[in-house]
Amino acid sequence: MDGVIVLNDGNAQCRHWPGRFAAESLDEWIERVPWRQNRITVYGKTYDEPRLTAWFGPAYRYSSIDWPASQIPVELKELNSLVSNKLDCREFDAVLCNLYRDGQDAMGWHRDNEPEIDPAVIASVSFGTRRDFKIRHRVTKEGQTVSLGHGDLLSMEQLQTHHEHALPRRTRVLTPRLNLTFRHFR
Ligand SMILES: O=C(O)CCC(=O)C(=O)O
Repeated sequence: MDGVIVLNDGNAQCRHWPGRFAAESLDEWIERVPWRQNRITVYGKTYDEPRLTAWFGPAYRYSSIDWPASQIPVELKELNSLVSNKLDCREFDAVLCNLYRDGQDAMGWHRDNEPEIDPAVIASVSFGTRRDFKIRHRVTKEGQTVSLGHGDLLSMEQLQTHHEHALPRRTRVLTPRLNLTFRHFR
């Protein structure tokens, strides 16, 4: 079993491969993706999500956001196959792309637990500015912080049942970070 073990809790596991794709260029990845600013409604108030996003894969809905079906572009296929080979699984059929323009952009605590997403393996690849990624147990709140840098690969294996994750705001960060999460549809 390779990778640095970040968390191993019964069935759930999280592994980290720092710099696995460090040869990639953040700027090229930013240009490749058709970014969208989504609006979300929470407790009756609507505001811009604190990040830009894009979705490739079957039609998908999370929170109040609807993504139509969209083919994984050819530029993502090579990375998809490198990631799935590394994690010894079939190629992923969906990718959520997140662009955090600076440290004001963030993602709150959540699980990727929509019924159509297979929680067995979700893979995350990061480019650009180093940011903290947090994982915690939903009940005990016991957790870990992983510092994700340029080119890092992270696996979340059966991690969506009892754990949640977040990318907290870091007001001193002034430069962008891009993250791709590769998912399997059931
Ligand atoms: O940007 C990250 O590392 C987190 C992304 C994430 O939590 C998600 O796509 O569900």
